This record gives sequence, C-alpha cells and structure tokens, in this order.
Amino acid sequence: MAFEWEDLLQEELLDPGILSCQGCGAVIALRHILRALGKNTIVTVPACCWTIIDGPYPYHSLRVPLFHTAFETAAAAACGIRAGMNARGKEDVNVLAFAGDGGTFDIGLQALSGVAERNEDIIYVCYDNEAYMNTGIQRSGATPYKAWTATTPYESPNQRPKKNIVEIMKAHKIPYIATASIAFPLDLYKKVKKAKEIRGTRFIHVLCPCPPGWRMDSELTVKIARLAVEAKVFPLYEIEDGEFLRINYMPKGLPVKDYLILQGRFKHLTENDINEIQKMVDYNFDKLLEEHRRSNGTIDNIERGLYK
Ligand SMILES: Cc1ncc(C[n+]2csc(CCOP(=O)(O)OP(=O)(O)O)c2C)c(N)n1
Ligand code: SF4
Repeated sequence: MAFEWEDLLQEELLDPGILSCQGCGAVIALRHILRALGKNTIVTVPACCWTIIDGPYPYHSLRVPLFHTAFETAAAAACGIRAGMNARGKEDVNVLAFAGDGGTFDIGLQALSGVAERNEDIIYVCYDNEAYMNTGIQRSGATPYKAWTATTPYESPNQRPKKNIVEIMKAHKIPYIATASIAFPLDLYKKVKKAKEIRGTRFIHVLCPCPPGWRMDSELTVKIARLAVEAKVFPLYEIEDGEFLRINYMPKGLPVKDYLILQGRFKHLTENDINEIQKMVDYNFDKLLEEHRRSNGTIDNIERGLYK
C-alpha cells in the first residue's frame, strides 16, 4: 500500500476547540488515526485525558461517535460495540478502543488480554504518555526508569523499567501489532490503514509526549517524539501473527541524552544514570534487530532516512 502526504491530509474528523493542554501528543495521535479509519468508525475511550479533551456533554469534538466508559473496560466495551454492530449487520464499522497507558498497561490489561486471547475484531490503540496524566501525573507501568512523577518524586524516582506491552501482546499471537509515533505521521497513517484491512485484534502503541507531565515546553511535543525514535528509545516496528517482526525505520542512533535533557522529568539524572539508560536502550534495540534478522534473514532491508 503506497500512501502520500495528500492521502493523510484528506479527511479531518477532529473539530477545533478541543479541551486538551497546548501541544498534547494524544490529540495529534487520534487526529491522524481517525483520518486513516474514516467516518465509519465508533471510538470508545475509558477514563483518561481524552475523556476531558472530547468535551463535557452535550459537546463533543470528533465527527464520529465516541463512547465514554469505565477505566478498566476499553477493550471489553469495544468488544460489546463490535457485537452490537455485527448483530445489526454493520460489520464494516471500525471499532476503535483508544486508551491511555494507565488504562492499558495496568488497569485495563485484563480486559485487553481477554479480547486478544479471543481475537475479537477490534482495533486497540494505546496512547502512551507514560503516566496517569489526567489525575495529576502519577506513575504507571509505562513510566520509564528513573523518571520523575508525582508519586516518584525527584528524591526517589521510578525504580522499575517500563513494562514491555508489545511483548505481552505478542504473546497473544494476535494478527497485527505496531508501534508508532506522532512525529512520523505517514508511518502511523499507513499502519492504521493496514490494521483496518485485517480482521481480529489489532494493537497499536503510540508514544504521545505530554508537556505538563514530561515537564517540557509545549512546542517540543513533535521534536521529542522524533528524538524518542532517533535515539532508539521508541523504535518503529510491527509484528504479524505474533511471529514476523519488521523494524520500519532505522534510527539515526542519536545519544539518548539528547532525548532526556529536554524533559524536566529527567533533570535530576546524573551522568551515571544517563549511561545506564543508554545501555538499556542499546540492549533493547539490539534484541529487536536480532528479531528483525530472524524474521527477514537480513537487517539490510530496514528503511533509512525515509522520513527526513
Ligand atoms: C477504577 C478507577 N480508578 C481510578 C480512576 C481515576 N482516574 C481517572 S483517569 C485516571 C488516569 C488515567 O491515566 P491513563 O490511562 O494513563 O490516561 P491519561 O490520563 O494519561 O490520558 C485515573 C486514575 C477511575 N476513573 N476509575
Ligand atoms: S495532561 Fe498531557 S495528555 Fe493530558 S491533555 Fe494535557 S498534554 Fe494531553
């Protein structure tokens, strides 16, 4: 499937006047995702920033229906909507669960696992801002090692590595999994288009910087999302049927420090901390490269410089 920028800019399903903070990565994500899915889509969001962003009833900022649901139920609610649509003969409606990292990595994981195990026919997107932002920046299972949050203050930053949600979903052997970035919108768009054509559970993990939570200037959202990819902190890849892994873009391999120093949530890090994080990032990326090689027989087919 070949797509160009004009395709991406075709349809606008997000209205102006949304209630997010300035520079919210989660808004950019849903904007592009809906452009790829089109109007024939129903979205469900659990308790999260997007509950607020959409607007208080009767206001609503999307040009598709959105169903607000309880924190732990994004996947289960999407599954129910799917069953309802099918019962009414509307099998062509895209059902999208759109949930934060708290509602995915932690409290919604059981429902998500159940849906994936049954291979229910939904698209689940986790917009990952690496903490419980809506309730005041508390640590989640997606919070990176040594990050500041309101519950992991500078004196005792987060001591655990980020949970690997993609590995967890991979173990369910669902037909399609992808990581994506708001700084690589065409790649995100292509992945959602691809997911739309596949039946069964599809899972997309999008890193969405959050200016207040990451303690950064609001104009840096896209730059930081790009640095996360280029520094190998958040590589872009996809997995088919729990087996075949493809890295979609070879990062430039910028120092992880370039990514960390723009964010106040990492301002307490020492040189030793940064070196330790660099080693973890390199280790994880090398494992991905190995998996890509195993699936493809080579790493020479990874795109380089495609999205400059
Ligand atoms: C069972 C339950 N526990 C706690 C809450 C309070 N709550 C609402 S939104 C939220 C944070 C959501 O975090 P996340 O899913 O990461 O999304 P974000 O706010 O970052 O967009 C919490 C804790 C709730 N609504 N329901
Ligand atoms: S707190 Fe973060 S995720 Fe929530 S609306 Fe603001 S920028 Fe977006």
